[in-house]
Amino acid sequence: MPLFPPVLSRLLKQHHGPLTADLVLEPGNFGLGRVPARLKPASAVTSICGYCATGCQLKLHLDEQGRAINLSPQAGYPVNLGMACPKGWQALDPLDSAERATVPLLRDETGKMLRVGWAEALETFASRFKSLKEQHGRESVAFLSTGQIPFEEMAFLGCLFKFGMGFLHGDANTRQCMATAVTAYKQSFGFDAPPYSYADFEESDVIVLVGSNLCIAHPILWQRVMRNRRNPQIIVIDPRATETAQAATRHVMLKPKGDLSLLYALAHCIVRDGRIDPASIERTEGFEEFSAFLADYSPLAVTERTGMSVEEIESLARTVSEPGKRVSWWWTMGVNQSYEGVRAAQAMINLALITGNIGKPGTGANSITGQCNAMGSRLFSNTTSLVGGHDFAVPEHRAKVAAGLGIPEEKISSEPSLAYDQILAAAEEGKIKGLWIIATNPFHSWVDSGRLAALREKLEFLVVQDMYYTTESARAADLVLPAAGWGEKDGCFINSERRVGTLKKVRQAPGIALSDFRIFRLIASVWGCEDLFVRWTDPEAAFRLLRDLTQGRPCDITGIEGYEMVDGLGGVQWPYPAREDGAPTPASERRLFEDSVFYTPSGKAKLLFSPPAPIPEAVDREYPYTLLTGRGTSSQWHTQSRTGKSDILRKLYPQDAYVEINPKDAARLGVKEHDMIRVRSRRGELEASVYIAPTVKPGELFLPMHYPEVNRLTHSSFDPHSRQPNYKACAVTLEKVR
Ligand SMILES: Nc1nc2c(c(=O)[nH]1)N[C@H]1C(S)=C(S)[C@@H](COP(=O)(O)OP(=O)(O)OC[C@H]3O[C@@H](n4cnc5c(=O)[nH]c(N)nc54)[C@H](O)[C@@H]3O)O[C@H]1N2
Ligand SMILES: Nc1nc2c(c(=O)[nH]1)N[C@H]1C(S)=C(S)[C@@H](COP(=O)(O)OP(=O)(O)OC[C@H]3O[C@@H](n4cnc5c(=O)[nH]c(N)nc54)[C@H](O)[C@@H]3O)O[C@H]1N2
Ligand code: SF4
Ligand SMILES: [Mo]
Repeated sequence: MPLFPPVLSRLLKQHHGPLTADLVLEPGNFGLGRVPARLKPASAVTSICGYCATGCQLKLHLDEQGRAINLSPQAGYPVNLGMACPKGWQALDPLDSAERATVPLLRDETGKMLRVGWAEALETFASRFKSLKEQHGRESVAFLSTGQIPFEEMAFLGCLFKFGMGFLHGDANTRQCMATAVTAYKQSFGFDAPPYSYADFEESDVIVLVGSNLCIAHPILWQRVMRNRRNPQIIVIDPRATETAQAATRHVMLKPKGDLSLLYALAHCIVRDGRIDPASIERTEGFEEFSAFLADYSPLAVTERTGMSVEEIESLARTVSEPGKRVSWWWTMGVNQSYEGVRAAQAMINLALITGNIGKPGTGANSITGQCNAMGSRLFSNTTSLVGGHDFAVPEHRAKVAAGLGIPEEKISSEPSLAYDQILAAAEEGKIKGLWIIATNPFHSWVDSGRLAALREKLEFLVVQDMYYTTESARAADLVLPAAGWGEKDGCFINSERRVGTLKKVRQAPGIALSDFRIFRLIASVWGCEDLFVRWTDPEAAFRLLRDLTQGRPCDITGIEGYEMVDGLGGVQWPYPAREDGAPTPASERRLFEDSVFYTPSGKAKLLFSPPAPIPEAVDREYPYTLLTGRGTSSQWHTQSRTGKSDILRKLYPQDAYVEINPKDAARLGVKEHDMIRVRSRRGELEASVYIAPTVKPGELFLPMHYPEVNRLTHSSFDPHSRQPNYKACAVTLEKVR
């Protein structure tokens, strides 16, 4: 069987010149194999880090062949100012791993994974998914993707799957991460628009971090906090005494999921005492109803739910409403990953709005995102929103996108996709029979992950497209498509402060692995829908298509010419609309809503609220501990597929799972440091070594998410508005092992 079927060879010739024998023998090279001319004379290129959404720029040092041999953080970049965390410094390490997927792997009837060429892999992909579609319709196959590939690739996937292959359901692992912030902003501001710039960390008088462990999860953003010369109060609201809480000026150790009650009580005090900003409230809708609602949330009324005293709450309310002080609210997964995360995020948005802390330096209700391109996926993945910051339900948006992409309008369905959990539930019911997983590892990272292992049996065909063949998800697949990773391809990411930045190809992908972009292009061809994607020749061509789609939307970036301009400007924050010739270049750091005009039809922000609900799985006599989960160290990344491959990073974190437990609980159970203990929930169990520390309260435990068994314990419950999983609180019990 030839490596490429004739149709693919034709396609490759068309866009990359003739296929030489070399290229066929070593197709990792094909098309993109030649070292791009622009890399040759340079000794370094820049690239945005491929881990977290901080979006640090790295300078990659190249040898004569244009291959990166080392890196250093970029001094002049407005995000990281010459700094990087351990993951950034070691970003090249994971590329060389022996566990890289270098050829497609296909499971045979006996269950063995066989190495196959691209032709067989892609023909199998197309024939299996086509036959499911013919037999069971367009709702029988779904994709689950990522916040960690360039948005040109995300958009290609979303458009290919929905408009080209004609399926309906696709969601991204960003659902696990910031669907809550997306929904909160959309409902309150009329568009998913984190309003801040990182400079706001440096310009704030009161920095409130809610469920956010910056020191570990966004170490360079913590460095930005440290550059603040205004002697700020730094308040951390977190049930754990995290590294960040220990470094803060005040730690509010509230009960898990006490946030919503606490935030309402703060608003209660502020409204009661008239510490509000009438001009700012003028720019909102719903203040009267909100004030009436707050009557029930006096500090006294919420002491039980928050575990805080009346005095603590009153004092905090005064601090966050000090007249003349710039107050900024920042939240991450302690808020988003909750069964009532949207309302908790909106409770912070409400506080910022009623105290006038929005649209000014050092203020804002600011969601910090997680993955390097979470923000790109929010605008371009074509999952929840129609590509380019549009809405599937709005006919004008569908017409605009169809015209912009050059595809027939009827290819764009007005129906929404199922959300992640609904896709998996449909698979459990046997309605979804085929699944395509791209650049995410849900067999480890999804909540209550045992359910995934169980539903695997129900799936007729599972495709996993990853850099490694050894991830928990890849091991479960019928077909593994080997993908190039960060450093092996071009494209753009968007960071938490809405800054577009570029990444560069500085290494060859191993074996015959291909960039995701290339894989999507080949799939369009074998599927027979390549006509719809003729303009998607390379990442920068796709960038231009997507850029033009944003015209007139809040995320308008039509002023960006191309990658070179992005690099020249030190990254570009959206919006960046096209300007008249000679008009001044906008400032490099910009915040939104300086004019107090929001994206709602009335231009006013909405104050949204609803009563707190009980924790879905509260502790009881049988399962008396609340389990918290989250990031362990700055050297570990999620399911460890990448950070676990770096010899240096591996020395910087514990190799095996450990559970943080309060000294009182340890004494009661008779366990010592390093003893093994069994942590059991209603769904699963794991063994972990004991780490005794007062960082958690008695009755609470913390397990880092990086160990594969952790999500066997967590509880499938979801925010009703965002459908984000409630990863951070479930009931468990402990048993001493030895
Ligand atoms: N080193 C490293 N950095 C990362 C990542 C990584 O894997 N490793 N992942 C990236 C990604 S994708 C993300 S999303 C971010 C996550 O960044 P963070 O959200 O900062 O990290 P987490 O540890 O998941 O959660 C933050 C805190 O929420 C607290 N928390 C739990 N329950 C509650 C609650 O009910 N209320 C409040 N107020 N707090 C609560 C936890 O105790 C924890 O300290 O990090 C990004 N950066
Ligand atoms: N208990 C608990 N669980 C959690 C969380 C928690 O706090 N607690 N946090 C949740 C959050 S916020 C997140 S973001 C998720 C993260 O969950 P995942 O996204 O599942 O975790 P990763 O390990 O980052 O998986 C990314 C995968 O993509 C692959 N990959 C990397 N680059 C590329 C590429 O360019 N192309 C392709 N094709 N593959 C690539 C990697 O090898 C890896 O297998 O975990 C969630 N799970
Ligand atoms: S802080 Fe985030 S973006 Fe910066 S180097 Fe570390 S992982 Fe990369
Ligand atoms: Mo995340």
